[in-house]
Amino acid sequence: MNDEQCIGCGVTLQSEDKDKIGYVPHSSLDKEDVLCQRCFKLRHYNKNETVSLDSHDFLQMVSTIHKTDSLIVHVIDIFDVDGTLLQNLQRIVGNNPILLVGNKVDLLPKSTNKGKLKNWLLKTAKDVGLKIKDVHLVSSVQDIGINELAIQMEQERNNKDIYVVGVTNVGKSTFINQFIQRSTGVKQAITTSYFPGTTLGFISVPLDNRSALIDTPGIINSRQMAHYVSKQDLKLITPNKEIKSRNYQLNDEQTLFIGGLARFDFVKGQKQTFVCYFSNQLYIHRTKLDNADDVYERQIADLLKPPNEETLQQLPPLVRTSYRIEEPNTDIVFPGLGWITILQGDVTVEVHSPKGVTVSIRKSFN
Ligand SMILES: Nc1nc2c(ncn2[C@@H]2O[C@H](COP(=O)(O)OP(=O)(O)OP(=O)(O)O)[C@@H](O)[C@H]2O)c(=O)[nH]1
Ligand SMILES: [Mg+2]
Repeated sequence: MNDEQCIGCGVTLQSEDKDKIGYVPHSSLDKEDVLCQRCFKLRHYNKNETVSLDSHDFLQMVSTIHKTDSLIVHVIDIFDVDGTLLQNLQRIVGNNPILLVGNKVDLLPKSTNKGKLKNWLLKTAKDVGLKIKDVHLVSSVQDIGINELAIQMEQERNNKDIYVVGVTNVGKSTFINQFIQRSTGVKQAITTSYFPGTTLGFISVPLDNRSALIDTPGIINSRQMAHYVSKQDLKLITPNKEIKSRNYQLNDEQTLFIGGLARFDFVKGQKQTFVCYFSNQLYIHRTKLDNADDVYERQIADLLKPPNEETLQQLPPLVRTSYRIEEPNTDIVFPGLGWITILQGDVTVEVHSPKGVTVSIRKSFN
């Protein structure tokens, strides 16, 4: 038995079974800085070997943090707050102080009012019972906001360890790589990828002789859209650059399909503009409300794509919710996909989203 860990994902290395996680050829085991076979393939061939994620194991592993005396950096995906803000974080990390970090801010449209967004995040986190010290908006790929955050992390940690905690795929490892690159110049030290479940164990990066910055495996949240779509579709729904808003002038009794993954029915109200914020590659289809059921039946996974056939096998059925929206500037949020801003208000809408990935409403940040 050997308890060496992969430097890319933190998994315990083994050389007994090629098909199990942590595999390396026996000859590599004694070397320093060993990468497991899965990390090697991800880095060199961008090939992802799916790991069957055991949400319970990961949660248990990360929950050991509640016994530590440390600073917590809770990274969320600013594009999918519903799917990535951990409502039970306090149970996982105990009474340790928390800095909330909204990552991937590079994806937001330029028009976003960052001050409003920060206040809303703080309030949302407090409403679910989290004791947050401060909120930061950053981009780990574009190095935005990292400096300021680094200064506060240093102040708050009082020489203690820092644990970077969050749901899968929010960019925890990319975030830590920024810090490693700053202090050592080494790029991409930890393995990162498009797919959930990249990091499999704790990875310690020394801050000084006594303390470390620690990457952790992502916690699995069943409200995260990423768990219901194929790899190909995940690429389509995940924005890879700043989102360009798309405006639709709709009369009542018109429908917008977001691919075939969600649907927005303008049931009642005056003709007005609806502003859509989704990945630029994601197809939006407009049709009459009367025809919408029929179009869905005939065109799902065809014109209305994503879902592709593979996603269709695993996607929960769409469920419908009705909203009466009085206020102008209200967002209807489709977790993991994006949102639609209702500029004028005074409308009745019906939205359809995969069961379990529940739609939410918020004041817009423009
Ligand atoms: N646009 C954008 N993408 C980012 C940012 N940070 C990370 N990503 C991307 O998000 C994906 C997931 O990044 P990871 O760093 O592997 O995420 P993680 O939280 O460590 O994921 P797990 O290890 O599975 O829990 C990758 O495709 C990253 O390139 C960011 O600031 N902006
Ligand atoms: Mg990771």
